[in-house]
Amino acid sequence: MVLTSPEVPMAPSLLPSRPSALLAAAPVLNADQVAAYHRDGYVAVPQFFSADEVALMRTELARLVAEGKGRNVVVEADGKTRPSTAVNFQICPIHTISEVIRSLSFSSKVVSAITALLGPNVRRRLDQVFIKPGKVGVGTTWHQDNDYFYELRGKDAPRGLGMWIAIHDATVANGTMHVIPGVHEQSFKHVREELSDHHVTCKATVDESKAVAIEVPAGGVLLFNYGVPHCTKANTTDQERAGLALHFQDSAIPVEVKHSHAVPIIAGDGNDGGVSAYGVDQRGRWEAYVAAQPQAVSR
Ligand SMILES: O=C(O)CCC(=O)C(=O)O
Repeated sequence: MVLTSPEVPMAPSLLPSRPSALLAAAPVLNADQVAAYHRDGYVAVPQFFSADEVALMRTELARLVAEGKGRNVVVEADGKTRPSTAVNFQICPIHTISEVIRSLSFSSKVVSAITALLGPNVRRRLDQVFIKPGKVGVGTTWHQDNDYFYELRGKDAPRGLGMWIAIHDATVANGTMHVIPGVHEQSFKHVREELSDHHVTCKATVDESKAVAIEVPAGGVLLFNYGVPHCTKANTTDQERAGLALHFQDSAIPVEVKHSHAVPIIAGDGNDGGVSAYGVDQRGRWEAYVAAQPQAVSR
């Protein structure tokens, strides 16, 4: 992986022990963006995270890769061999191994955006990154997130959403996200994707001629509800491209099984800032990590 080699990311003593005043920040989505999300099932927000925030994400993800976390999830037709010429490198989940990325879902900016779209009560269901090396990076096949997050499978897709964060400029050439607008109320049949060790796909049942590519600059996000069919494509450029995905649900939806990792409430009823999940209040920590970066420029 080419994600730059990490520095020591932060000084723990700078971290707040309780919620900071940053929590009172103004809404980050405007009314037009919220309306577009409800109409189309998704909205792209080009300047969501600052350069300092993106730098921190890159540093932390590079550290995880350097430590050997994650794997290439592509397999050949035998279902076992990992090709070196086709790579979809995934770390999933991340919050279990990274205090930095863990805190991101609790940041005031993320909470503001997600509650504007899902309502006041929200749980973080999962976080993961997809890293596509130059030339050999392959896409993630067509799917609806509903099929993975089974609490909502076949039910009320708009009650869950993904925030896909462009870690690098995401373009058609390097295989950015593609979505099919206007069909997010439909449920498409999914089967196992044979060229992945765990993915499912609805590629046989979606009409790809209706797809649109969503180009997003680094730090921009795509917010899309669980019913939106989406995929990424091959990275045909020389440069690595990564997308960090945070997945959320309306926390009124019961968790039907015991997950192998925490699914903490980040807003509304029962929100303790992640204390019961992690033993430490996460609110304000992301902002402190960003400010504590040696290279932070936008303060
Ligand atoms: O970045 C990718 O390749 C896939 C992302 C994705 O499917 C998701 O965030 O749900």
